[in-house]
Amino acid sequence: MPIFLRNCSLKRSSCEIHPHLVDQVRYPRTMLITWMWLPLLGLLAGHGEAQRCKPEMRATNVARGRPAFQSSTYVSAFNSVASKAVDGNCSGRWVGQNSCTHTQREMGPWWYVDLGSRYAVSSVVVKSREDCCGERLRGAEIRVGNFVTNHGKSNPLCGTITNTRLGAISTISCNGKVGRYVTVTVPRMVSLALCEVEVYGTR
Ligand SMILES: [Ca+2]
Repeated sequence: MPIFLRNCSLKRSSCEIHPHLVDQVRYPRTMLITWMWLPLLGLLAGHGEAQRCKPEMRATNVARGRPAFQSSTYVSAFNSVASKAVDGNCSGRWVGQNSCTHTQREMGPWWYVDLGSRYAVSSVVVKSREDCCGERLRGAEIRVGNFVTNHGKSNPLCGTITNTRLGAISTISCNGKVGRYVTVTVPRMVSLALCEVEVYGTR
């Protein structure tokens, strides 16, 4: 059986491939053709798999476990404090999983992590919510710098998040910008939720 079809719980389209393959088993003459197409089916099924934060090039995520702060914390049963974005858990489901941050809806919400010392940051990886509200991260700014004045909003800009798909993993290149603080902020009236923020760089 095609092992790449196991993770089909997130999107029905991935699961729907199974009955088709079962039919092919009943008709051996067409099995060879089916197996020739399996790599393509695997790619299609991949879109339905649970996404994970991926360390790039075996680098160390220097943000994990570091002190983190945010503009406010949305009152809920899920304890959505700033540290949830650096807890090493990339689950994208805010509801019930207790591993995403969440501010109140406010003007220019911000979140930042203190790396403890200066790093030349190569990239920042942001995991979005899988269960709701991908649009809220549209235009979120990723900034790196040495100052917490204005919560890092005045530090140099690496880039902005453009992928608003649910559960998106956005990799923002910082091209070696040096800084101790990495800030995520959305310059409009909105709430900010982050399920994980990974920072890669060298000291
Ligand atoms: Ca998390």
